[in-house]
Amino acid sequence: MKTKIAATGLLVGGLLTASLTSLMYLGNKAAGLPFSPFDLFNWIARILPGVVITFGIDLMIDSMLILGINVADTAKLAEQGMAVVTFLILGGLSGAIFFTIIHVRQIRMDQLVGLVLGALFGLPIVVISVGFGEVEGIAFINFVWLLSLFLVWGFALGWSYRKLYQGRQEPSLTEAEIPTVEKINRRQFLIVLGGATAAITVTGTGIGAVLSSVERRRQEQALADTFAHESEGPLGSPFPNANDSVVPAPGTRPEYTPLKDHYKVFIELEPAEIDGASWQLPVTGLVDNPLMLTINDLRSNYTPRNQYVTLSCISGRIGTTLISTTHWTGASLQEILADALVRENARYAVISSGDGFYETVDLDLIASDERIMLTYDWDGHPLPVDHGFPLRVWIPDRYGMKQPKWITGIEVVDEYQEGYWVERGWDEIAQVRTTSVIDNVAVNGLIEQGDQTLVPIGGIAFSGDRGISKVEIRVDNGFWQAAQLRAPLSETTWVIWRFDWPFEAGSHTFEVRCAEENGTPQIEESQDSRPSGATGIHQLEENI
Ligand SMILES: Nc1nc2c(c(=O)[nH]1)N[C@H]1C(S)=C(S)[C@@H](COP(=O)(O)O)O[C@H]1N2
Ligand SMILES: [Mo]
Repeated sequence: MKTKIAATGLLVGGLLTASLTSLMYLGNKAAGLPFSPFDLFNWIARILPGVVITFGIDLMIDSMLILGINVADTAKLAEQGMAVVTFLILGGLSGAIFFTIIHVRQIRMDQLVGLVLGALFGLPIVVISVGFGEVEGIAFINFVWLLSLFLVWGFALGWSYRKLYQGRQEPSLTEAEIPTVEKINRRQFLIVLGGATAAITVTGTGIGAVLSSVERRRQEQALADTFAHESEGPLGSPFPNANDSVVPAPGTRPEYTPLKDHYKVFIELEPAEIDGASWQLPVTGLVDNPLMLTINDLRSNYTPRNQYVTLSCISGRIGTTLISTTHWTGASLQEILADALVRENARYAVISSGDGFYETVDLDLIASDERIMLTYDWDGHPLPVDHGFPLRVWIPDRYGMKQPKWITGIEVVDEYQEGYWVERGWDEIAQVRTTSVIDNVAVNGLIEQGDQTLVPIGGIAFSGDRGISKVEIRVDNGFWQAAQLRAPLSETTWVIWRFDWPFEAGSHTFEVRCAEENGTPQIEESQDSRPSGATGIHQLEENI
């Protein structure tokens, strides 16, 4: 009987939590109210030890690679799915536990007990969702909304328990008849409950999904309207290498990444949203002149710096897609810190972000490189929300993990403080590892040259800001042969290379390696991305 009651509690709890989730989702999409399953998952991810997080991410990415799923597109969606499933399981387990306790302790279920159960399940989650800060203004509305939903959840759970186990028995029945009738009544009740919760879940999720896709289409359209070009730079300017004679092999990734395709990485389940109108940047700590800068101050008080930049993620594997190129505009961090009158004893700038991310930049590095900038435009337009609106930092020759987006403050300090991913076991410096990738062996783009048939092969090579002097291709363990290099967009972008290989039918292995401007070869030994970025040779097998 006990296990049966627990199982019924699990079912009822799960059904009610599905409805609860869909109502939260609807509230989120319709009015920007909090979606607790994500908040809970974000919170868990933040407090779990770094090794557990990395293990989980690796496991997910490995599974996706095995299943042939596009990691860049799907990883966030998979995490969001896990968040919802975690929440449903928690709700089901709560139902099971509550039903069992009520039964074992023979508590008489009434409305009040139900509400108490709702509060027990909901309060910790509401606190995580709304945050520990003061409950006022918007936070108060969020608090009331979430708590009401959880109280209704508890009320419905208690009501279900009463219907199932404390229903009035028909007085006319004989003793022997009661159990069978109860069983039938229970089954009927569960069917009705299943139908009702399914209806709520489908309706809530459906309306939410429609609202969400309308909003997504609006954002994509906005990106497409402003960032539709492929053959010219920001605001229609020509690319600096427009006249280069090396034409990328067919199937090579675009040299200038369309913004909608720029890779995205962020710690939470959704990008941080910052209100641009009220946003200001405080520069505080060991400074004699603390600053409070609006985005207009940043735009007009400092000469804008412009740079074509390739950004890459340290967790990318050999042949990674977590790398993209666009045009960055911002204000030199050197100049801003000079205005803040940094004190003698200061050593680091700690940058914090709207999503709880943070990183530390050495003041010596800033002093040695005026290119380090607080960036407000990508591709000639304000940063897209996903990519750090209204402000992110650029540090040449460092992986993305050193470069906070959605900046909310800069504090100048004298003591080193580990950044978000450094605390979780990744490299402190995170200097870009030189790498080269074969994008395509263009079997469909054969070239006839004299009596030879050539197969164009193409890809990229990237070394942070250290330049690329040489890219070499090897087929079936033969000699390394030099590829042609296209002039890059800048000294801080990837280099597009091309190699026209004399066609031979059959199955072949193609490999690529490169060297930096000063001749330093890329590291050929295979190494995982953790902790310092992947090394090794990228290879493709092709049957042609
Ligand atoms: N605030 C904040 N900044 C962040 C991150 C983040 O999660 N939060 N991720 C970092 C990492 S790991 C990378 S690779 C880059 C990705 O930038 P993108 O999404 O614009 O490509 O942002 C960096 N800056
Ligand atoms: Mo990253």
